[in-house]
Amino acid sequence: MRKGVGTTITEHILRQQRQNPEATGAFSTLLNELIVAAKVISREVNKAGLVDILGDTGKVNIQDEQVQKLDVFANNVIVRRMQHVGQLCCMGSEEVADLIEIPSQYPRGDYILLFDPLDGSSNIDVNVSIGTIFGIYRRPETSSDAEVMLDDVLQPGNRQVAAGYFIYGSSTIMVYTTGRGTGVHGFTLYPSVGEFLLSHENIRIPEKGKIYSVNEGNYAHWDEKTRALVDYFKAKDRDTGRPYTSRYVGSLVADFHRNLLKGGIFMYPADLKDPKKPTGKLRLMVEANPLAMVVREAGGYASDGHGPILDIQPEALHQRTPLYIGSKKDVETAEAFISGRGD
Ligand code: AHM
Ligand code: MG
Repeated sequence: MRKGVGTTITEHILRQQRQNPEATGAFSTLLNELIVAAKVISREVNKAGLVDILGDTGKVNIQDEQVQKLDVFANNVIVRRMQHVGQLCCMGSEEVADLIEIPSQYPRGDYILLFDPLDGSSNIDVNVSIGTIFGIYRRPETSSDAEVMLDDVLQPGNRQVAAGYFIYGSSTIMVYTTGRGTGVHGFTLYPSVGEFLLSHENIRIPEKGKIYSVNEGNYAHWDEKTRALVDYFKAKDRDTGRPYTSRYVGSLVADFHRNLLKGGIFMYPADLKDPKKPTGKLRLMVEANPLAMVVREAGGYASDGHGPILDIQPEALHQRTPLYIGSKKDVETAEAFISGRGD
C-alpha cells in the first residue's frame, strides 16, 4: 500500500477485510463506528481549553449547559455510538464498574468491546496528550446464554481479534492491528478533511531501545528487584548502550506510542506501599491487553514481570497488573530482573 496516495483508514480496514475470507463486514462496520466516536472525542479534546469543559461534573459552562468531565464525556460518546451498531453483545469501560449491556431495542452481534475512553486523566486539564485504548474480542462460541455473562468477557488478551488506540496530541493518531500477521498501522487525522490517513505503515518496534519510561517517584515503594531493574537501565555500560534516557509523560498511550516508534520500555511496576496498587496501577483488560497485542504484532513484548500479559486469565473486569512493555530485548531484561533471573 502506498501512503503517498493518502489511504484512508476506511479503505485500509476494507482491504484487510478482503484478505480474510471469513470476514462478513461486521467487524469493519464496528471499527468504523469506533473511529467516528474518536473523531467526536478528538474535537472535544481540542476545544477543551476554549470552552471550559474541564470543570467538575455538574459544573455549568458559559452556555449555561451542564458540563461533563472529559473522560465521562468520552465514555458516553463511545457507549452511545457503539450500542446501536448491531455488532456488539456488550462493552466494558474503565469508567463503568459493571459490564455495559446492549439495550434490548438494538440488534446484537458477537463482538465484545473493552475500552478506556480517555486514558491519562491527570493530564486532561494541562493540555498534555491523552488517549483512548480499545480491545475487541469475540463472544466465545461455547457461550449459549442470551445474556452475556462476565465469564464470556474474561478472556485472556491473546483472544483479542483487534486492538489499538487513539492519541489526542499534537495530532490525533490512530494505531491499530487485527493480528494474524497483518501488522500494526498508524493513521493521522487530517482535521480539515476529517479523515484518518495512513501515516505509519507496518510499524516495527526496534528490538532494543534506549528509553526507559517509569514514574521514578515511586522508587521508595518498589521492591528490591524493581529498584535493581531501574538502576540497571540508569547504569553506565557502553556495550549494552546504557545509561538509557528517561522519558515519562504520565499518559500510557503517549509513553507507549513514543517507545513503539523509537524503541524502549515502559514500566508500571507493583507498588508495595499503596494498598490500591499492590499489583500495579494499570488495568489488565482495558489498558495492558490492547497495547500488549499492538506491541506483539509490531515485534515487541509485554510482560507482567513473570510472563506474557496476553496469557493472563483475567478474574475481574477491572483487574490491575504490573506492566513492562516495549522493545522485546528490554522487556525480557525486565522479566529476568523481576522474576529473579537478572544480574
Ligand atoms: P487513568 O486511567 O486514571 O488515567 O490512569 C492511567 C494512567 C496512565 O495513562 C499512566 O501511564 C499512569 O496512569 C500514570 O500514573 P502515575 O501518575 O502514577 O505515574
Ligand atoms: Mg486509564
